[in-house]
Amino acid sequence: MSRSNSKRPRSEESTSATQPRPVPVVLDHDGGVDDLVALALLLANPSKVELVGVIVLDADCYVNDAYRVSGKLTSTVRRAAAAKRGVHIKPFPILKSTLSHGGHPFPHEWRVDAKKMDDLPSLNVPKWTTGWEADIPTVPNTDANTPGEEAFAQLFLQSPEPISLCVTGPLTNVAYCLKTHGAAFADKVKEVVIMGGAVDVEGNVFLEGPDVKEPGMLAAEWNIYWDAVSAKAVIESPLLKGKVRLFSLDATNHVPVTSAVCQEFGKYNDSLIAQFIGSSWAMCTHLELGGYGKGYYAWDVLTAAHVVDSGLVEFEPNVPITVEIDPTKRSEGQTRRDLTGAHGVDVAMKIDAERFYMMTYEAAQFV
Ligand code: AGV
Ligand code: CA
Repeated sequence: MSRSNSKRPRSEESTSATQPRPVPVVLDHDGGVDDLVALALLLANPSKVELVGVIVLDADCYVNDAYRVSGKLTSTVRRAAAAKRGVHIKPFPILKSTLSHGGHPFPHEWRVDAKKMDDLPSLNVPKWTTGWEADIPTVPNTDANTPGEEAFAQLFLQSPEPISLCVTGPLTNVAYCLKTHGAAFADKVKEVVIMGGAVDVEGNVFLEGPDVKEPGMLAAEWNIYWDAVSAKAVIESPLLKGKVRLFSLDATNHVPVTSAVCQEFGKYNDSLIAQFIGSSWAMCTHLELGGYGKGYYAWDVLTAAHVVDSGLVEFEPNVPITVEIDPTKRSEGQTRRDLTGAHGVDVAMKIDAERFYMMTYEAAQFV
């Protein structure tokens, strides 16, 4: 750049110098109600977060439904943000993983939630959603035959800068990337923020039914229980040393989705995102009647909120964690403190719950 250029008054540049650039983020989710609310939260904060890709895993959802909801929600928020606020959100790839590890499948009643969400009126306003699939770009150097998980890896490999990775489902896709691309992938991960595990609290996998010999709560949290081998490969990976932040039940237990939390969205009912989040949460509040571990929490939304606002949470740093993968043990999928561990992960422990709920109400008013 020439000297005369640098002397020129730079009104635009000086404004942008005071505001940090949005952080590039990829969301790897599995289509639960809160996964999709987490996507809404990220989309509603374009000044803080630049979504560069989303991948959907067939785990706590049926993948085609969750893909449709992700696509419709993205088109709705993008188009409405442009029309109502003049805010331009760059289009980004939305991928479907072909991977699936059904050792302990999520219950069918939970997996159908994304199908219900696909029918929400707030996601079916013609001017915001018609043609939503055509809005979705592909990852450069991939084609229709590239499996979603490989295109997901390519998002990182082709990125000029490290990306924050937010994972709100099982760790199957991330384990694939580490196994297939190793350090080339890990070097492009700025941090990996994971919803999963239960360190100092009980798990949330509840065994019941006529075929269960020993009913009751297990030590595992569901995302880890579904694919413990992948969870171990990621959480204990030397390649990701110092980059893993875990949002286990220790943190997420502080953000229940109650009727009071849900009804608050009625104040902003003129807004599409408020209608989307409020109606989605309304499908879950009956679970608070079930007692510990049975209720619904903003698990994944809290995890995504950290990417938007890193001041929300205090971490216990460098906690050595081991993941139990022995399928013959009742503790399968447990994330235990392991004092012999080589290195640890940061575990979210102290949450500003009020500030978190406020963030969701602010996001609700975006469009
Ligand atoms: O264990 C929490 C994880 C989160 O990623 N999921 C739901 C969130 O998306 C599994 C889960 C636990 N209890 C559930 C779950 C419930 N009652 N309904 C649906 N999913
Ligand atoms: Ca999830």
